[in-house]
Amino acid sequence: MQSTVPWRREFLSGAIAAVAFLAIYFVARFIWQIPALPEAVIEGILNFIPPALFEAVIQLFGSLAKTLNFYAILLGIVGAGGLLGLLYGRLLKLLGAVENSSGGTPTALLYGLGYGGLLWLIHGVTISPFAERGFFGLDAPSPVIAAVAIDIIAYLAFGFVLAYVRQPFVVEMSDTASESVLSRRSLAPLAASGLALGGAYALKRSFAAQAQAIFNEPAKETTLSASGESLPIFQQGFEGLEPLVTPNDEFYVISKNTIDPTVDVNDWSLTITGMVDNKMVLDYDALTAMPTQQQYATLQCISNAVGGDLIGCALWEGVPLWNLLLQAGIQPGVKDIVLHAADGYQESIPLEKAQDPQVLLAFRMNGAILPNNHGFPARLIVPNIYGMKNVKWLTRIEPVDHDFKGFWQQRGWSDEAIYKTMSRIDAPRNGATVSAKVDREVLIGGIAFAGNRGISKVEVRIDEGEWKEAELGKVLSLLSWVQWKTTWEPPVSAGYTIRVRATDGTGELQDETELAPAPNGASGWHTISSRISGISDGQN
Ligand SMILES: Nc1nc2c(c(=O)[nH]1)N[C@H]1C(S)=C(S)[C@@H](COP(=O)(O)O)O[C@H]1N2
Ligand SMILES: [Mo]
Repeated sequence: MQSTVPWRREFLSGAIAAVAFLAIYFVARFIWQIPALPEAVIEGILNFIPPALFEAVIQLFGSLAKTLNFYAILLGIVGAGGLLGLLYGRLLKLLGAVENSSGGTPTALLYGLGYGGLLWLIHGVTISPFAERGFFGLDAPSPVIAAVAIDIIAYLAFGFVLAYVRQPFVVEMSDTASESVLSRRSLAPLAASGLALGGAYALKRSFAAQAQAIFNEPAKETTLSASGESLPIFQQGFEGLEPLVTPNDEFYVISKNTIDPTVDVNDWSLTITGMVDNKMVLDYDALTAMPTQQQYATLQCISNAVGGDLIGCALWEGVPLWNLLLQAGIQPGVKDIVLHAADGYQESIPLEKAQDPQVLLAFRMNGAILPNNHGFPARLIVPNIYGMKNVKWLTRIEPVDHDFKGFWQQRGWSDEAIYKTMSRIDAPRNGATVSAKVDREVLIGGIAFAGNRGISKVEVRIDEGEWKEAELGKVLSLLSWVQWKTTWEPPVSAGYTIRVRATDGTGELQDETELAPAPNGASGWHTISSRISGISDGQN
C-alpha cells in the first residue's frame, strides 16, 4: 500500500518541523547563550555585503534593518523547511519506502531521523562554514561541544517532527479519518513549538527584567569617583536643543548582533593575556573595586550620516586601561591591544593609544551601572576614535605583536577611525515650518564635535548669505561635543536653507566634501531647509 501525501501536507509538515528546529536553537540561545544558527547566517551574509551597500541599507531602514533581516531569515528557514518536506516525500518514493497506516511507527520515525541526520551532514559542509562556524560547527564560539550538539539535536528534531506530522497519510484511510489524524498529529508538535518559542520569549523578558532590576539602578544626580571628586551628571545646556548629556535610554545603540549577549556577572571575568608578564583575571568585584576615573565623552558611530543621530554624550566611569596594562606588564614588541567581547566581536587599538590615560574600561554610564545594550558589565571608551573601537561586553584584553584587523576593518572600514569634525543643526528641524515670534527671532542651534581636538568655532549661513558665528555652549570635557546656537530674524515668510560648519581646536575647517560614511566616516556640511511663516510683509 503506497502512501500518497498531498504536496501541501508535505510542505506544511516541513514548515512545522522547521519551527521546531528554530525553537531548539532559541531555547539554547536564551538558556545557555549559544548563538542561534539564524544569527550566524546573518553574520555570514554580512561578510558578503560591501560596506557601502550595508551602509545604504542602514540609512534606508535604520536599526529596523536588523529586525527585518532577522524575521526574513526566520521566514526563509520555515520556507526552506517546507521545501525539504517536499523533498522528503520524493526521497521516500525513490527508496520505495512504505509508510505504515498504524501511525507513529518506529520505522517511519527512523526514516525521519535519518533524513535529519543527512541534512545535518550537508549543513556541516555548507551552511556551517558559510556562517563562520567552521565545518560541522567545529569553529563555533561558546562551548564548541554544546554548539555541535545543538546543531545535531535541531536537525534530528526536524526530521523527527517532519516524519511524525506527515504520517500516516495512507490511501486506505477515508479522507475524513486522515484529516482528523492530520490535525491531531500536527497540532501536538505545533503546540509544543509554540510553547517553546513562547517560553524562550518569556525567558528573554525575565532575564532582561532581572538584569534591569539588579544592575540598572536609576542615575543619581551626582556620582562620586574613587578619587573623591564628584561630577554632576545632567548638566544644564541650551534650552530647546539636544541635551548636553544624553540620558542612557536615549543613547544610540549599535551592535553587530541580532540578539545582544546578556552577561551573567557571576560567571564573568576580564582576562588579560597575550604578550604580558603577568596574566590577570579580574572578576566584577575586583574590577569595580579599583580606583576609577570619570569623564564626559561623546561617542559617534562611524556609519553616522551627516545630520544623523548615531551620536551621544555621557559621563563614563571606569578604570584606565593603561593602569591595568601596567600591572600586567606589557612585553617588548607589542603593536596592538586586541579587545575580545562576549559576542565574538574583536577590535584593536594601537599600543600608543592604549597609553592614553583617558582610555577607560567603563562600567558606569551617567552614574548608573552600564546598561546591558551599552556593554554590561564593562566596555571600552576610547577618546577620539569612532564608536566601533569602543568594544562592549569586554571579556579579554590581549596585547599582540602585529597590526590586528578588527571586525569592521575586515569588512573594509577604516582602522585608524579618527573622528572627523562634524556639526549638526537640530533647530529648526529639517523640513519644519517655524512660525516666527513677534520679535521675529528664530532659534538656530545644534551640536558640533571633533573628537579630542575640540571645537573652536561654529558658523551658520542662510541661503547664499554671509557666514555668521554662533555662540558656543559650555564644554563638559575635552572629549565631549559642544552645543551652539544663534538667533536669526527672517526678513519674510519663505522657504530657506540653513547650513552649518565647524572649525576644530587646531583651526582646521570642517571638510565640505560630501562623503558617505563608508569607509572613513561621513563628511560634508549639514544643510537643512525650513519654512518660516507668520511674518506679515512690510512689518507691523
Ligand atoms: N562587543 C561589541 N562591541 C561593540 C559593537 C559590537 O557589535 N559588539 N559595536 C560597536 C559599534 S559599531 C559602535 S558605534 C558602538 C556603539 O556603542 P553604543 O551602542 O553604546 O552607542 O559600540 C561598538 N562596540
Ligand atoms: Mo559604529
